[in-house]
Amino acid sequence: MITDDLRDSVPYQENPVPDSDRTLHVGQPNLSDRAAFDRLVDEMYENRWFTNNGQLVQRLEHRLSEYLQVKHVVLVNNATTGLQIASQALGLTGEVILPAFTFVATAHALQWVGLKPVFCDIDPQTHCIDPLKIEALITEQTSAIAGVHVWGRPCPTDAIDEIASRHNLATLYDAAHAFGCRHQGRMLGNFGQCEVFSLHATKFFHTFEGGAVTTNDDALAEKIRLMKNFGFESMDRVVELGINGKMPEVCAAMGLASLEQLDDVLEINRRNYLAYDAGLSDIPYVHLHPQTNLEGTNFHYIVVEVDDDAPLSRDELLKRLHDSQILARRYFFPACHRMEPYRTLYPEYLDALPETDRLCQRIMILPTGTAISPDDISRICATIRSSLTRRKAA
Ligand code: T4K
Repeated sequence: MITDDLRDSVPYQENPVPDSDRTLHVGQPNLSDRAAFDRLVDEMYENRWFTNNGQLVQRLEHRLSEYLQVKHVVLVNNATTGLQIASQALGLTGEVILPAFTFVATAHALQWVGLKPVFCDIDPQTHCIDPLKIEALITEQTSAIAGVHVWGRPCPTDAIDEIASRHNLATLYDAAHAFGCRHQGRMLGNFGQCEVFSLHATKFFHTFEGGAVTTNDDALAEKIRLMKNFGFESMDRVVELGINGKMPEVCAAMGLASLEQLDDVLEINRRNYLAYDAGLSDIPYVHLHPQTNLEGTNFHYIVVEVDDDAPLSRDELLKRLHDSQILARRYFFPACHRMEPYRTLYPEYLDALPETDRLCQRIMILPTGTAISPDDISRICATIRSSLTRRKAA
């Protein structure tokens, strides 16, 4: 819950600020300190070592393993490849249960390595996989449950672990949104057999493109390391089916430089969330998806639900925002089970996920991050308010 103390600390302006033409995007990258980044790029030049497990990648892995308090961090070139490698390293076969309410990369990663994504509905309160609906989806072919920490909100890991251990299933988590988030006193990155973070430019902490697979399992970490480098164990010896999942040094340089500023980014995200909370609180028909874990979230996504009976539909409101140069997004729309190839391959899910379908129609994501100021948030809230009010009066 947001306390009055916290709310008072936010410099939110009740009156709309004058319109500005500056386009406000969801997903504008946070910038690292340029001089720090340049110094690391200079080092990369001096080393003449640009990729293939260079010093900067090794240093970033070490720093991240300290930050996430997890034994192993294996950096990869993006989270999609990370999920594919993790699935292969875990030896998954047959079917994997995951929520349909996720970025399509989660499903693609599984399908791409020959696994069948089995789509589970979500809990509308948390937007994460509904643990009560998992068990009915388990068959003889099921090998794993892949939860997604949607918006950085931790999955119900205890319930998932309990189901998985009863049915002898692996557990892995798509933690693409969840860098820096805590759960039950531990950093995310420590749950399931392994977790996969996205370090894409649009994320809270990023390396331009990148991903990180984290685990406390030595053997699994070793296998993932081999697999991301074509399966090479030593110079001429390949011992696994591998792929090119390596992170280049310039990406690790961005990560090392960005890590220095993470506390500041968190503070700005937090300020922005509180400004939205104040700015949206008395606008009818729109509801900020509440953060319930204020000490353990990265506040990276500003998630708003629009009531079904609002005078403007979610899409009409989105259009008004876009017309005002506010590029809000419909994450995730449509849900995976309605995208190809899944809707054709697995039509059985089209009528099976009512909460997912309902949420996909109601939700929109508003801009935040270091590119967004309190004045920008005033402008966004004022645009939402006037869009809904004008239509209502008409
Ligand atoms: N699992 C989950 C749950 C995920 O959300 C994702 C990715 C993955 C797995 C896979 O992770 P990676 O393999 O990507 O590491 C964006 C991101 O590309 C994607 O990483 C992210 N999730 C997803 C939620 O958002 P799009 O298709 O919306 O990208 P795009 O190009 O439309 O950009 C999004 C917004 O960011 C736009 O408003 C423009 C802005 N932007 C983007 C970039 C790259 C900038 O202002 N500057 C930039 O440099 O997927």
